[in-house]
Amino acid sequence: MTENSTVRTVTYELLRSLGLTTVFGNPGSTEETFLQEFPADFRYVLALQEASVIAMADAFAQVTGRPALVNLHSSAGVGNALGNLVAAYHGNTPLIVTSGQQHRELVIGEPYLGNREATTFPKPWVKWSYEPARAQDVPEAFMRAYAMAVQPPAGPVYLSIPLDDWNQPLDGPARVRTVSARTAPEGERLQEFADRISASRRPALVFGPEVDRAGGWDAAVALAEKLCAPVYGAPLGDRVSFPEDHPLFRGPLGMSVKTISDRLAGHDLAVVIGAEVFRYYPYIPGDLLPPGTELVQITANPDVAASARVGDSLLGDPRIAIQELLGLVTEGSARTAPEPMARPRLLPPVPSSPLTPPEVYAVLSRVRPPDSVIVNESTSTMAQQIEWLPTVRTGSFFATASGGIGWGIPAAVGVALGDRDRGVIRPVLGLIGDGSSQYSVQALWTAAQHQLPIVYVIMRNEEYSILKSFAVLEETPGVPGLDLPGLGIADLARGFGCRAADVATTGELEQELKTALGAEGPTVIVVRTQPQPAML
Ligand SMILES: Cc1ncc(C[n+]2csc(CCOP(=O)(O)OP(=O)(O)O)c2C)c(N)n1
Ligand SMILES: [Mg+2]
Repeated sequence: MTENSTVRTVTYELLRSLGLTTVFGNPGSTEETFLQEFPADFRYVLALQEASVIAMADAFAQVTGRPALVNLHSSAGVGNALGNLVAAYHGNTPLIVTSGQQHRELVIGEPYLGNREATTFPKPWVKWSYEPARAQDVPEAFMRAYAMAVQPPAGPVYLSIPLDDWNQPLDGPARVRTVSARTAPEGERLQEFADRISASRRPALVFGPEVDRAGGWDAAVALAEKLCAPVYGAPLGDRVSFPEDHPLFRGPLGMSVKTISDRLAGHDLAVVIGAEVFRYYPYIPGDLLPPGTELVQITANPDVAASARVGDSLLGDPRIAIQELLGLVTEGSARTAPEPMARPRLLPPVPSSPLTPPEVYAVLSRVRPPDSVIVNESTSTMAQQIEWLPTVRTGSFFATASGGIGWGIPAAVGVALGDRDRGVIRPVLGLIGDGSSQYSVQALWTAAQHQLPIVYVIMRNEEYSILKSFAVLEETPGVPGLDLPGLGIADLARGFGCRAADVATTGELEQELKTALGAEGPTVIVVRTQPQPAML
């Protein structure tokens, strides 16, 4: 045995081989045995609360296209992390989430900061959850965690590691393995789907987040153009997979059974690739599909295929599937090209005070650099965002995959860190509601510490606006807790080390945006806005 070779040194060597040298974390006494003598070639990204840790790691993994490593504190840290773990799960983000367990000798007596039923706690939001039976199994558990995290459907996995395991002697090296991150669709079934698509008079294409994640943006464009078919954005996408300014883009599909069914009326075939069927949100009853419309779905995720309530599914990597479909479908030049999405872009005749969200987005559409990336968590203004700020490049739109808010502020940090890692320089715009800005607000500190090029635009309408729209839809008057007076967000941002400004007019907004885009570190611009009735 090599002298001083321990579970810890063998595991770090394995992590190095797997390229997992960045640890997103928030430490505690049960993690310090892992973190001791932290190697110089590793980097620890500290976030001040675990919801922020997870969302940063999530976006970092998405942007770098590689799994990310997370270290949390026992049950308390995992508890704080859970909400954003749900987003990572739905977003198919490969995360290896670890936390410390109390000393093996203490666990039987329920010690302070122990992790009871550690492996049950993060379920069902991890693909695999494990506490090694022996200290010597820790490196192999990491290898298995890595394999589970990256194999389709990718997603978060969890390891609980007793604190006394790390210093146990262990001979290395760990066995390093490789596994598949994609699976090809079954040929015969894909041919059947291709034949149905070719035979369709008026197919509708719906591209979901899996397409962009799989690197299928260009293939999606090529398929739409070959078919001359309209493209709709999958409901509540956490990524955008098709250029929203393309003449074949018809806008978002809708978010309820009824709106989606209405939107698909007249199409004899809906071709849903890389999305759930469907990610429904408001309950507005209707037919799952309009009469005369059939549906085919392609997804890499068996759960997503099985939970579709209508249509026929095919499993396989969306990019591979689209590329193969391209060779199998017949050209649709005989089809009439659809009307492009309407973008009325109406502004009030005189500037409003407070500003309306379209006035804010009009300024952003003028000032934002074309290569900027958007992280969106402004819940009541999603429709206006697509109208004014279409996503036109791959990997340049991110939102929570779960619907849980408190993802966007830290996710912008993860995007910027990921960009820096892969040598990409582009500004990150975080469009965030005032309510949403408060759940993981401490991520601003990490943004400031790393001097990240993020411009947060916080829309301060002093309420949970979308919930007021829901109260109308659900006919539930008198709901308490929907107003947010007296939030000093710019002061908070300064307290975390960010530049910050309160703005009231489009002129001030434009000025502050330009300054922020030229600044070294993050800026938080707080715009007073009017509530926007959401399109539900
Ligand atoms: C973790 C979490 N808690 C609560 C909610 C419920 N919720 C959905 S939207 C919303 C309000 C968002 O308000 P804000 O960010 O100000 O956006 P606005 O609707 O005003 O545009 C809340 C509380 C949620 N989705 N996630
Ligand atoms: Mg609000």
